[in-house]
Amino acid sequence: AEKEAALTGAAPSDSPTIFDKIINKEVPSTVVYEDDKVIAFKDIEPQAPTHILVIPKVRDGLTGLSKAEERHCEILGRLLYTAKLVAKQEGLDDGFRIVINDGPNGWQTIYHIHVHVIGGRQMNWPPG
Ligand code: DGP
Repeated sequence: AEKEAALTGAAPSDSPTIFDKIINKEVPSTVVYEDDKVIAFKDIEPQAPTHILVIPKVRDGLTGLSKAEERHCEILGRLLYTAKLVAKQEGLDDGFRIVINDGPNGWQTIYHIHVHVIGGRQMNWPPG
C-alpha cells in the first residue's frame, strides 16, 4: 500500500504554492513568455528537450482543472492560446504535447493550474 501511495501525485491543497514565488520572481525561473495574465517558464524537471509550464498569474481558485467554474473560461482559453504561442516561439513546428495533470491519479504535484508544453522529441501514446 505504501508503494502504491507513492505512485500518485500530491494530495489536493488550497495553500499557496511555489508558483506564486515564481510569479513574484522571489524564486528564479527561466521565463520564456509573460504578459499581464499569464507567465510561461521552463520546467525544472524537463521530460523532453522543450518543457514549459504556462500558468495564470492569479490562481482565483484554479488549483486544478477539476476546480474550473464558468468564470474561468477566459483564462483557460488564454492558457491554451499561450501554450500555442510558446510552442511556436520554441520552434516546435513538427508538433508538441499539451498536458494538464489533475489530482493524485493525474500525477498533479503543484496545486496552481498549469499547462505543460512538451516537445522536441517524438511523443508516444498512451502516456504512462
Ligand atoms: P504537475 O506534476 O503536473 O503538478 O507538474 C508540476 C511541475 O512543476 C513539475 O513538472 C516540476 C515543476 N516544478 C516544480 N517546482 C518547480 C520550480 O520550483 N521551478 C520550476 N521551474 N518548475 C518546478
